[in-house]
Amino acid sequence: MAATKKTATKTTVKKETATAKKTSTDKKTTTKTTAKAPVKKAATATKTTAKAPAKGKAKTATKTTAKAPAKKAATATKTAAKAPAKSIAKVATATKKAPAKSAAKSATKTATKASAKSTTKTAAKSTAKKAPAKAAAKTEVKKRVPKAKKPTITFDKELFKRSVLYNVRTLYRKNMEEATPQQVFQAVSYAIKDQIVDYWMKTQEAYEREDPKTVYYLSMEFLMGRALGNNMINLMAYKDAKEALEELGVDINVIEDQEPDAALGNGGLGRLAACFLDSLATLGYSAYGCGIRYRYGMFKQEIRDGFQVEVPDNWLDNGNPFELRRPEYTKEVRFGGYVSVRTDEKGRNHYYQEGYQAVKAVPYDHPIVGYGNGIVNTLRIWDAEPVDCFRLDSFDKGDYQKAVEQENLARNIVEVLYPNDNHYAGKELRLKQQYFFISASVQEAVAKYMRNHKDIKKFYEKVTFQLNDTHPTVAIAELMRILMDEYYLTWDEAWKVTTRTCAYTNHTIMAEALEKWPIELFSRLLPRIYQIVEEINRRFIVEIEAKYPGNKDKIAKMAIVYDGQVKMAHLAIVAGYSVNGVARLHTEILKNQELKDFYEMFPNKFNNKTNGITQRRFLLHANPLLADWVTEHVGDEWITDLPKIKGLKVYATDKKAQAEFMNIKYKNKVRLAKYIKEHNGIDVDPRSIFDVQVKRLHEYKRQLLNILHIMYLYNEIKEHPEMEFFPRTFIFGAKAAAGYRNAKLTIKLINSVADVINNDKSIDGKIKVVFIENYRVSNAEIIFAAADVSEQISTASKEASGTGNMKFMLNGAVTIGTMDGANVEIVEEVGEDNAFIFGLSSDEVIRFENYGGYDPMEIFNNDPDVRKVLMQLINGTYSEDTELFRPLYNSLLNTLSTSKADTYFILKDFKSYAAAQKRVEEAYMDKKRWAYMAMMNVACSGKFTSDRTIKQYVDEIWHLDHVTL
Ligand code: NBG
Repeated sequence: MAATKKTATKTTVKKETATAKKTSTDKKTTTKTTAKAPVKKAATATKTTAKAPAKGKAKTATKTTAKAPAKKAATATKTAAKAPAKSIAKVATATKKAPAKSAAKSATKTATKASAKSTTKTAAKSTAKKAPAKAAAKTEVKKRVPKAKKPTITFDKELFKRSVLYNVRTLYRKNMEEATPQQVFQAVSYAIKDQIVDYWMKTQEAYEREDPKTVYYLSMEFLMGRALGNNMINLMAYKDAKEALEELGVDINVIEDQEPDAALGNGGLGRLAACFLDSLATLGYSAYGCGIRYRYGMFKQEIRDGFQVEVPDNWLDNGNPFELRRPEYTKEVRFGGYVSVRTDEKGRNHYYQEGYQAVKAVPYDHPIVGYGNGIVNTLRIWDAEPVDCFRLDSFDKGDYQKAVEQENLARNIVEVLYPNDNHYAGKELRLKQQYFFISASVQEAVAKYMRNHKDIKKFYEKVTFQLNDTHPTVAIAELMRILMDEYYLTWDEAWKVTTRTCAYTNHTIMAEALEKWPIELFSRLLPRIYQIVEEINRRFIVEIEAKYPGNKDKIAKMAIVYDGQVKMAHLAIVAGYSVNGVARLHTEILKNQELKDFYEMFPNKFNNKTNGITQRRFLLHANPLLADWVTEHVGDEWITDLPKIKGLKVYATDKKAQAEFMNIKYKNKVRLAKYIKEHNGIDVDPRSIFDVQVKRLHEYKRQLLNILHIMYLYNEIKEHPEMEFFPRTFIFGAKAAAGYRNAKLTIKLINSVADVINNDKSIDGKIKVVFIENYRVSNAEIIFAAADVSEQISTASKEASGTGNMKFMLNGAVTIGTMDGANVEIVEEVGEDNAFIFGLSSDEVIRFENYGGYDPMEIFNNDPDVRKVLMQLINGTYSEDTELFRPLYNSLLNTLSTSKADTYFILKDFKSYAAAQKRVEEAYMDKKRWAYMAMMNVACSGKFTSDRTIKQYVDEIWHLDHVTL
């Protein structure tokens, strides 16, 4: 419960506290409640204990025991029988892992009983041998850890165990010993879902009752990753579930590993959407994520002979235990045909789409569990099914050809996610996908609103649509269509509602990412929608002319429909009530460069919302060792109030704390080294610097700069074998869009360089290069936790924000980066001394772009180091085929065309990057200094929680109402 409070805005705190108390008294607080709160709070613990309905518990325990394997039974019984407050210690003692002695020791040593508990827990968890004693000792230093909150929600561990056993039996006719890990995963997930469903229903009841304003986050992409671990975390049930599974003889990590990532997104934009949903639920706001249930998500990447090979991601192969098909909310979506107009007796025109092809949109709901507050929101993703034949437009009834086409349309439309990041492909099917999920989502939003409200003209008071980039922009015209054609609003009335409902987030300034649809295609596929867009455009041009009489240039630059194209960003800006960028610098560039004309016309629409990430997934789940350590030092409030993590600052100079912190980092590096060995067959030394660049492969992100620098370092070591060099492991992870030649070639280059360097005995393993195959959310969690150095080296001005940069920071990696995107704000928070900044500024880049004056050939001619590295691209050093990497070589030098050479200023920034890397090495060799820097990064990461971002969206754009259960 306290969790809810923490996240609430200041004004509401008191009220919520009251509610919170009430709720938790009402509820049965069980063993697991206590277990969950990693807790310093003796008082709380005792209270909770008092409340635990002892009888009920005991009963449950007995039942479970009957089924549980004999040995574990003892533990189970003990656990259940004990008063909750003590149960942790008990489990720890009873299970072999936790060294009984250290647990006892720590218990006596620690100041409060409660923190003793958390220590014990840590011990039980994983670090075993030495950690507990040390941690306890350190506790004495000065720590006054704030009290932990009690959870609002309860997790019934015994019920969970029974449920798992039952599910394995009924789903697979097996017992635990016989079931495969995948089957156990399914059984466990259904058991967790069972517990979620109650809260899901309660949340819906609360929403019905309180009728809060709701945000529909409309997005082509939701890069959710795995659900099971996250759901357990947010139910505050992870540790209990882990114990329960142990008691059933199952390792929770093995089970979590069975789950395929829900990879319904490309990269940053889709992952941001996922973090936002987590924060919205955790903060207690009514929200739907609306998207597409792609049959195949982001492709799986295999590396064969160093090249990326794309393999279909059949993520639904084993079924998806967390989803819920909701056929009762099916909608029909119409494509093509023509529009006919009929005038009624009052002289009003009515528009009808006829001769169309229709497809059924069937929603699948996924629960989005808020952390510890019982709120469960919904991610609703739409599947396509053919319409029943009898629903064919009468004109076409019995038209066999048409029926088959509709069947195919349904099959194709949700078949696959387009694997382009920051790049627009202009495919017809893509526009179909967009309209498909938007039409269904908007229809449902209107229908839902009308179930409880009478006046459609007040729609915007209860509903807001956030357009995640321009992909969902047809929502504007679709809402206009529904309001006018189905609810008979006039244009002006409909416009008033629409422009108060829709808001737009811009995620990029990359020109090639801007969506422009050919009129021919757009009007053929969406005839009625096109009419509406044209009319919006006509009226907008009238406005432009009024403001800038005679200025044809403005019209050319700003019109929505121009030059045979429909410009989606323009439509979004004109109709949206808010336009936001995703980091301060990015928003400034939008205002002053890319969208300057629009900013001039609508200055009040523009605002910034610097991105954020959820610490629940990216620290609490991804890095349990560090998460527990943080909790020991500053309490657990950071889980829902990340700025509290700044309490760590005082430990950044503390010797003992530094040692513990670096020890945790080391263990996480061992974990990653093991992963790399298993997946890549490469041995890496966890004592080397782990220098990591993981993100989509894109020229502007400059993985090429990184690998060229590695080639340079290798040359240096070869030429000066005696020089001091701290061993470094360079780790890459990246998917390239399937049709992106230079990106794919860069992957091959990284692998070729890795082959040569990793196998060169003469350098004594000083450099290792690893390309981690199939980078995705689930392995990202392991990677971030293990990183020392975070590579954020995009060409300044090109990376709108970045969010990986924040995940690294939160996990104690130090940034080497340009002043781009959110790096600027990261450096502002952590201080320049605790980052390694290099390269051109965005102003300098923009100046070169606008006025010229940069010639990479000059650098090539004058810098022998750069020259040598570039020659190695084409002289057989890294490939027998000397032509293989020539396209990369050409992209950097003006061999083919003068204007295009080194578009991303790689050579220009090379020297300053190399110098920054030198500073990284020096800093790392000073152990104390590095520990300080890394810890300061964690301590200063508070701003970058998506909870803060969402609060800003709520306060400044959406104005949602806060709900508690
Ligand atoms: C990406 C940007 C990132 C940003 C994410 C989330 C697109 C189109 N843009 O810098 O490149 O962090 O969006 O805002 O995917």
